[in-house]
Amino acid sequence: MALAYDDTNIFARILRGEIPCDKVAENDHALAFRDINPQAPVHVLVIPKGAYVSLDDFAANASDAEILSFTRLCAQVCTSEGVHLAGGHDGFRAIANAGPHGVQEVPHYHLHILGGRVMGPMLA
Ligand code: IU
Repeated sequence: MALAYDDTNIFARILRGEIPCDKVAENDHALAFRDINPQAPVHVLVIPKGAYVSLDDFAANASDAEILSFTRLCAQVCTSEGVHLAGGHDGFRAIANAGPHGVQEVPHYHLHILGGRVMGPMLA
């Protein structure tokens, strides 16, 4: 069952053009923009344009075209941001927080792509 989606969240407002973002890339079904509070030299958020709350909602309910577009946009971001080169650091981390205990702040599915530094151990 689809999770209840609140279209007043900040990323929905960005998608509607009500709030600006620092856009990195876009395709038919997904948008990538820089995190406003970057935790690494590369910190990009990739979001679907559809109304999905979290990774599990997106994975279960998005169309194949939406999932393919989202995944391809992730690849485009990794290439354009040079995550296998950024700052001499080869590698990146992709994180999707979900729900209150996953410490998800914005209830519109987003994948954090972080790179350009050596990552620490995964957080508990
Ligand atoms: P989370 O996975 O929901 O916890 O992360 C939300 C992210 O959205 C967090 O890293 C914020 O810095 C980021 N963000 C943003 O880029 N622009 C905004 O206007 C707001 C949050 I509010």
